[in-house]
Amino acid sequence: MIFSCGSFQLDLTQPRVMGIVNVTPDSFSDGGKFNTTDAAIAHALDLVEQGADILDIGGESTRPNATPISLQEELDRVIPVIEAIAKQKIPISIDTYKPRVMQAAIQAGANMVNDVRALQEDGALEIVAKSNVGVCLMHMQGTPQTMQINPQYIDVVNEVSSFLEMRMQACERAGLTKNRIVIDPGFGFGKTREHNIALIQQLETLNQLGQPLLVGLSRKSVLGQMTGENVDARLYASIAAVVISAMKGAKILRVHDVKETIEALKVVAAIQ
Ligand code: 9MG
Repeated sequence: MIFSCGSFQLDLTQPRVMGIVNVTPDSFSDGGKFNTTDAAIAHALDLVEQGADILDIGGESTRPNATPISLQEELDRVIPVIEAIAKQKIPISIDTYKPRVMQAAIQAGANMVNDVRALQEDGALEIVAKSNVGVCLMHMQGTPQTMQINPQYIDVVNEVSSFLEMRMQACERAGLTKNRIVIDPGFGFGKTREHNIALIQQLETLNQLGQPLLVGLSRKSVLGQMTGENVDARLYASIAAVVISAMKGAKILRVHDVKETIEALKVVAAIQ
């Protein structure tokens, strides 16, 4: 299974690790430690050293209730970071739903678009389709401002699966080939603890859609609900989530803790 993103052909026979670089002062997981350009670049290079296969650069927080930022603010945060790390030998992903950020990021050297809105904003699909970058289509119910108020589904797995299938078809109609698409159930994005658990338990159902699955559970509140630990103390829970996801077929794990995740995945690989 090859994921084609820009000039990279990523072999997904074994799961790959996407390291998170939040260029956001209000980042939910790093407490704003990496909110300047230089610190974000240093963090990105550190994740490369640790063995990350992809770097995901994001300028706007998508945590529940996060305040949206302007287009210019987002560009100012992410573009200098992408320009500085574009020469690394791994794909750079831009975490954005804004078409103009996608365009500028691709010009600056991004190889992949990670869109929590699955390219539903006007113009997003066209920008990605006419480039050669890869895309992650994620499911979200509502918006970051509203998504955790009262998420409701009749059958969460079915509904997430149908949505992702619909967006995959839209991508294909726009000219994106299947080898450029990965899909993601969007853990924590308009989902209760029970919805998240159902999705993890039935990850195989989403795998049947035939596209590589990306899973992002790193340090998320659903893990805090299970363990009672706050965001800074969710490493062990995050590793457990990575191991379960990989064993259920996830091909890209989006994580904060790259080195630890790689170690855990080596155990999965040896046993499988
Ligand atoms: C930006 N972002 C935050 N959480 C995420 C997740 O679970 N998946 C993807 N694709 N992006 C995420």
